[in-house]
Amino acid sequence: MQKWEDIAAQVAKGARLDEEQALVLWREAPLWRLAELAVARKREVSGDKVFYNKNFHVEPTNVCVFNCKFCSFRRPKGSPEAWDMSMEQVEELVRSFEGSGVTEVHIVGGVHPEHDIYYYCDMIRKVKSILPSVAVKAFTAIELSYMIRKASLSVEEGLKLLIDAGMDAIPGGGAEIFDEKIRAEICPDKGSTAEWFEVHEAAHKLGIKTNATILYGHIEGLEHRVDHLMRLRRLQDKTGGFNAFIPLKYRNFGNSMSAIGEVPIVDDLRTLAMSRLILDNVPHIKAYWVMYGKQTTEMALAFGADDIDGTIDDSTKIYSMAGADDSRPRMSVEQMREMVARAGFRAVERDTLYNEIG
Ligand code: V47
Repeated sequence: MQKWEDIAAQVAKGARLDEEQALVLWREAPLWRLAELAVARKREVSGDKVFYNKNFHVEPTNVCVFNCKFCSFRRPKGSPEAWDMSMEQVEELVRSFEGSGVTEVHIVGGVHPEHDIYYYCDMIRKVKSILPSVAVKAFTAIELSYMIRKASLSVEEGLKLLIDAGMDAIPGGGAEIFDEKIRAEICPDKGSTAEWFEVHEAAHKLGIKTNATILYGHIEGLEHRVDHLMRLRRLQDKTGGFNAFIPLKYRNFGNSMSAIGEVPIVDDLRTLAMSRLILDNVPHIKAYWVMYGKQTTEMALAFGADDIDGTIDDSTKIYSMAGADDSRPRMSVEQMREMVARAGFRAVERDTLYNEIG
């Protein structure tokens, strides 16, 4: 077996990691060396820039046909804490962002048993009628797969309907962990790994850019994280359709896996760096500040991340319900720019497709 020092030296010269090398580096390399390698790779892609955007989320419902053990957001239908926004409520929320300069609306929620693809197409049209210049980044592959199958359409037909309605990009959620055995433990009834990939590959073929995530820090091992990243790298080699990868740390408040606890921040930093190093073909690694909290996000920029997501403006509950630092997540442009500057990089506003603004 190779030593971590030799693998690191090869990576520094631009070599691609194989699975075994990735595991050795992940387990054995010291934190400073991972930081050094990951930042060097980040600089090749985005120089001294770190991206942010002006965005908000719409979470139309927390009612979900699936019952993932890590989820703190879902409520069964009829629960006093369940919600299902009417189209008028969606409209009102979107109207509250008129004139705010937002460039992206991120729409994700539970997989509601009674809504169908035509309802979601109407929702996208409604958003676009109010904010015509925003990009709609909508629905995880799991939501998409469900609504498309329910309508008895092929994945391509379903995506085309949504694209015609105004869907511009697809977020990375629902990936969780691709290893089928671990997935069966943490989200036994959820859409499969194969379904997740089917939707992303079809979207890439239709020219739609997508993101990818991993949910780590629960019962998986490092070998499952490496396997997850390798599966993404293989599809990216084929299609080039992923814009960003977002490692999501399992947050343990208020769900049925709470007893597991949370991994230490050092693990988050190693995961960010290894994501940057393994995914040598994915341009952007996003440190999602809402999930990590602001301090870890600032540190993440020393470990290869080049994106911190956006203003959010208190529009998402997924992470506040799971125990994240901010119960009402919101960051001003000035706060984001200051954070990036403190970390030693240059803040650049981007749109959903990473075109620079201003
Ligand atoms: O798929 C749910 C995760 C995801 C927990 O594409 C949890 O730009 C940790 O994917 N602890 C949805 N994670 C969020 C998501 C996302 C967020 C921001 C930006 C983008 C993007 C995508 O949240 C789910 C799941 O993996 N999640 N519960 C939890 N307790």
